[in-house]
Amino acid sequence: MVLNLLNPKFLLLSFFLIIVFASGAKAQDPYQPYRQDWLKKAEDNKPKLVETEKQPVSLVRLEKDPAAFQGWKAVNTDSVGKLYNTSFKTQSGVVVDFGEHLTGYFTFSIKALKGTADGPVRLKFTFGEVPAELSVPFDPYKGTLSRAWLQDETVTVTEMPADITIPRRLACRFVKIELLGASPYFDFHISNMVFKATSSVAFKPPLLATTTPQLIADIDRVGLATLKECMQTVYEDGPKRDRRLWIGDLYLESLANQFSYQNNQLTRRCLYLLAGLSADDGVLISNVFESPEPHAQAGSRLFDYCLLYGVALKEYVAATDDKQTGLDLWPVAKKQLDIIRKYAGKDGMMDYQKAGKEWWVFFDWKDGLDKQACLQGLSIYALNQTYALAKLLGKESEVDDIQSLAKKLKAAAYKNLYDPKSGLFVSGVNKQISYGSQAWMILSGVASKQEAQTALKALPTVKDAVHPGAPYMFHYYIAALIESGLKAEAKDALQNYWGGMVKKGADTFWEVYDPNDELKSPYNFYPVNSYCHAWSCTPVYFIRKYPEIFQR
Ligand code: RAM
Repeated sequence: MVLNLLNPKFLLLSFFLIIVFASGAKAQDPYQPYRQDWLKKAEDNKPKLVETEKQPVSLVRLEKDPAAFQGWKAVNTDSVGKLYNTSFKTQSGVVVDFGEHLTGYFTFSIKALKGTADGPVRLKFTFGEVPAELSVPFDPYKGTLSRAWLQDETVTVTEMPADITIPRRLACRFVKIELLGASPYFDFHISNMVFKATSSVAFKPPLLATTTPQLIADIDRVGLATLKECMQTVYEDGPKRDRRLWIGDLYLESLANQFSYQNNQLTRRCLYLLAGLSADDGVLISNVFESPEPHAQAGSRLFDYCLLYGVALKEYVAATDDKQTGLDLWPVAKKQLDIIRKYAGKDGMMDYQKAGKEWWVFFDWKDGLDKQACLQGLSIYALNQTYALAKLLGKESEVDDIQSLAKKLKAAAYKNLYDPKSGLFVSGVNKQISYGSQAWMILSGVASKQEAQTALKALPTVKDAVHPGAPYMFHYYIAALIESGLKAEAKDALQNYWGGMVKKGADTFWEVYDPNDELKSPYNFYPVNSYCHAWSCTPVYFIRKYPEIFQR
């Protein structure tokens, strides 16, 4: 048979097939009808940044000191006037201190002092959040993230006088300036350094009770500074790096925000943005960027963060009573539960081996951490929290299987991961004992209160217990202590860990902190760590939510 391609019947059939195919492809994206609206709402809720001009407070000298954090400390030397009033040729390597962590744009003036500027001047600026960033050579670079995150910028000045703004947004407290090249036939000086600092915080949080111990008040102050710096037009993870919105960071920042700056608009924006930029199978992408236009880091699927989205949404709705946002975004929270359904075995255990092969299962920056118990615990927690969200929104009937699923996972966890002899939860084939496993088994309610207390009290005595690697995991450990009623222990742990950073001079809290290894880096080069990191701000949440524990 010869096909007549122009036959009207054939044309009609082809047209029909194209329509079916095209709509079939679209039907795969469960959020297609809502995406534009979500992204528009994200845009409508974009906060206006508050700008503040800051001047440096002094000049400092960086000194090696084995007792100082990472072996370097900044010692006050002169007033900034010394730099401004003297030839820069005699001052290469000078370090300027702004006295606090700032995020924004740096401007300086440069002017001839003597003679005519007959050639360009080349300067190198290095911006550091902590002293070691200005002291340790960056090259040859061995880090596993882009070398360009490090904040060193070369500026060539071709004419003067000039006021120069470094185009890149920076995050720092200290600025080092070195002279790379200048003409011998004239002299010049640098002055008027200004940092245009930005943040979306425009509100002073309530004062703590006067009974608050000094160390806790200091931890709160540093936590607030950390959060303020990360609150830009999204909840950034770190204003130096990665400067974007991650779901796990958003969750903890929004908790701290609720009890301090109370910028609900920013939380709302971030929840809509993540929803609007989710993958077209309905799964959330772990992190998103705002510009040049909102987009996600394609393909970055992080198991734990997908589940925490619904938890964050529940906390937001519970705190604000903004049911509209809750209802808009409910389909996204609900959809993430399919991930749990997919990996939940008949025996009630999550298939963590399979999940680990198919996903980025994170939980902490800690080599060797076995994540089976964490994954099981978070899955139960997410089921329960998402059910609580459904109740707030009157949507229980859409998720009527999840309570029984949670129960099944819980029973299986107790059966397979609890060791009644030691009173601790174990994880993986090697029955590893870790802070993370105990925390998630407690937060999920697998442990009874009594069992939780026994496990948490026993933990410090276990020689090989795997400790948290980053403040992110430490948050869940403190939450578990509070959940178990171990108030004094929670207070001590918070004071030891975050207080440890304060005592080592932190202006803002760090991405990674191991009290026994200050040079630890998940990226093989500690200067590229972020030293003002969102997930580290949560003492603010604990201190303010539980005044009876922390403010007396
Ligand atoms: C780090 C980021 C961020 C975190 C991810 C998992 O690279 O800084 O804070 O959410 O890891």
